[in-house]
Formats: sequence, structure tokens, C-alpha cells
Amino acid sequence: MNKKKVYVGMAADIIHEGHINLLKKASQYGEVIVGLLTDKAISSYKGVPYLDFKRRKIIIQNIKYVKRIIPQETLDYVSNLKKIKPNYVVHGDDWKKGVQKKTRNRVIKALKKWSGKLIEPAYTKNISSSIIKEKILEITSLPQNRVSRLKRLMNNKSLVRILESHNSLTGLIIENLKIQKKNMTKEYDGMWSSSLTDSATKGKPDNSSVDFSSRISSLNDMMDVTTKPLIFDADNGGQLEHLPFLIRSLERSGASAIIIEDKVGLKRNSLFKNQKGTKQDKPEIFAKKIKKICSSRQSKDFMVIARIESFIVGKGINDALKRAEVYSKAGADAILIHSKEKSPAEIFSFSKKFRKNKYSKPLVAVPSTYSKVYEKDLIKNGFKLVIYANQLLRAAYPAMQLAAKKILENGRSFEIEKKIIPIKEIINLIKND
Ligand code: SPV
Ligand code: MG
Repeated sequence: MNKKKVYVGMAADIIHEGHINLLKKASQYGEVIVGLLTDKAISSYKGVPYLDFKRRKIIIQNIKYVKRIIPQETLDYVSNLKKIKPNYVVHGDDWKKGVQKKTRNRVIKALKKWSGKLIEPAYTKNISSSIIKEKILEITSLPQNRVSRLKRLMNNKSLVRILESHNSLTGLIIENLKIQKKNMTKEYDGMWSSSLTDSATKGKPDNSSVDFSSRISSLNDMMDVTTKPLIFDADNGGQLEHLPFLIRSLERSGASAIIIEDKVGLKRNSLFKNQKGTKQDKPEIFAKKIKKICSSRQSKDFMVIARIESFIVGKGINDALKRAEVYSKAGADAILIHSKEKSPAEIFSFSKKFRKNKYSKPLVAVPSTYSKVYEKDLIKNGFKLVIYANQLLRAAYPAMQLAAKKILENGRSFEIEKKIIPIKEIINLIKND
């Protein structure tokens, strides 16, 4: 008997009775083919799935209403539909509104070509992946689970987007901010604990005078109220012999990665024009620090990222490339190639060459001085992680200066009211339930 073909696209990361209801309904129309979204497809519009494709496939193919499974590589159904030419597509009616509306329209248009039909059963109430996810998040934010999240993001996203956080409030902005753009939800993937902004917040220079115990105390404040991964800026990592204890503290608090830079002597921030006093470490000596971190970390998912300062101190690309290979062989999980140029040209020429090296590793960019660069161009040039290293503090500082000045000038605070958050909002900013 020639059974009708029914196509159901789904992510099926967290299975609940809504999925079963839908598949049951679909099976009443014919043989159900599930277009299972790949990990990349899911990551393109929401977070990385909890279960990878293989695992999700095992679950779905054992549901009795399902005949077979094919991967759906994009959010868009059309290429799979063209291949299969199903008689029906079945989807919950929730996609008539919101981000999936366009996808729905494209499905309707494609189905028309072979007189296929869209069936939209009512969405099962009071249950959704998001509801379950919220519950799971409470568990996954435990330190031991949080550490590995950055690595998973790096494996599944074209670019991991990190923003500087210097206290719990900025951590919460990074945690919660979401925008809709071109049918996609955009958000930050995690936080950067910057030595520059953490020190500045404490009124101290970025020269390691804020010691690691103080830095970790700020970090713990952020970890208390957030769930996203955090990358810790450890300057040059300090003494080789002390590194295992730093790593122990970082892993215990749930940080996902440490970045160490190949400089020695009194630390100066890399963005200063004059780098006369700045010295780079010998590559072999710095490599020992990387090895030490690798051997002392408890989780293999805790990442060590080596930061190359060759361009900062005025050495050329060959020095940077040589170091990248040494650091990579020593076990670095990724390489940050730093630059204080106005354009990304030098880091792009580095990436072009390093990507051909058999020891090539994922690349990290910190576009502070070359801020005109778009994320899409970083991706094109082989970068996997972008760190916006200081923008939240730079935004807050002038706003606070202005408020302080206006009150002085006017002898009252009325004039600044419109520029500052209303009292009603500030007292409710942090939920207390
Ligand atoms: C930081 O944010 O502290 C950094 C990046 O290390 S930079 O300021 O460019 O050195
Ligand atoms: Mg720093």
C-alpha cells in the first residue's frame, strides 16, 4: 500500500507530552518522517541543545509513531521538503506568530507545488521545552556542569560572543538580554572577567595589583546570579608553581576557561600606545604554564587559551606564528591573537597562515581598537570566539560622571532625572521572589 508521507520538523531536545501528542496526530495522516534539527541548526536560533543529534535521534526513532528520521540542517524546511515531497507537514499552531512565522509561510509555499497540506494541531498547553529548560538551568548552573558549557558552544556555534562583566549587575545584563534580528534571537554566550575593568572598578591600575583572591571574589559574585559561561583573564597566570591553585579555584567557582598572555615583568595593559617596558616571555617557558594548566585541571572541558602579544610589542607575524605553534603543541585549546591596530588586517593575515598549520586551533579576537570589524568578517576569517572586553564599563563611566556633574552644577538632581533609570524601576530591577 502506498502510504502518505507526513513530515514533522523538530528539535526534540527536551521531550515532553506535547511532542508525543503531535507525533500521534501526525501518524494518523500516514508514515511519519521526522526532520530532526541538527545541533548547528538549533544553535543558530537558540542555545546549544542539551542532547546532541545522535542522542536525540535514538529517542525519537524509538517513538512508535515515527517511521524514519532525516537530519534537518537548517531552520528552514524547504530543502528537506523538496527532497521528500510529503503529502502533509504537521506542526503545532504556535508558529503562526513570532519568529517562526516566516518559516511557516515558506513551508506553505513549498507544499503548494505538489498539493501538500499543512496540518496545525493545537499546541499542548502548560508544557514547553522552555519551561523544562528553566528548571534544568537551575541544575546546570552548578559549577561542575557550567565549566563544560563554553566548549560545547565553541563546538556548535559559528562564533561564540562574549562580553565584559565587572560585577553582578553587568553579569545579569549579559545573562538576560535578548534581541530579535532577522528572525533570530541574538544574545551573549558568556562573560569575560577582564583584568582591566575589574581593576578599574576597584580604582586600581591594570597591573596585577588587584590580586587573584580579589579577582576571584568578584567572579564569585557574578557566578552567584548567572548561569552562562565565564572566561577569566589571568594576565600572565602568575608563578608557574601557583597555577594549579588558581585553576582549582576557577573550576570550583564554575569558570569555563582561563586566558593567559605571554608577557613577563610588571604588567602593563596591552592597549597603551607605548609598550617600551613590555617584555614577552620565552615561548618555551610560557608553554610550560600551558602544560601546567592542562595537567592540573580537573575537567578536560576547562579550556586554556593562550594569548599572543607579538603584535602588541611590535614583533611581526612570524614571531606570532611560531608562538602559536609552540602553544598549540603544549596543549592550548584556543589561541587569542591580540592587536591594538585600528584595522583587523594583521590578525586576519595571521589567521590566514595559522589556519593552514596542522597545529591550528580555534582563534579568539578582542576587537577593542578595531571595533569597526563585523562578527561576520571574524567568522569568515576563521575566528571562533569574540570578546568585547571593556564596553560595559566604558558605557557606565561617562553616564555616572555626567549624573554627578549635573547635580553639582544645578544644586539639585532634577535635571538628570530623564537620563537615569526611574526609582520605580531600580527598586524592582532585581527580583526578590
Ligand atoms: C582585559 O580586558 O583586561 C584585557 C584585554 O586583557 S586588553 O585590555 O586589551 O589587554
Ligand atoms: Mg587583561
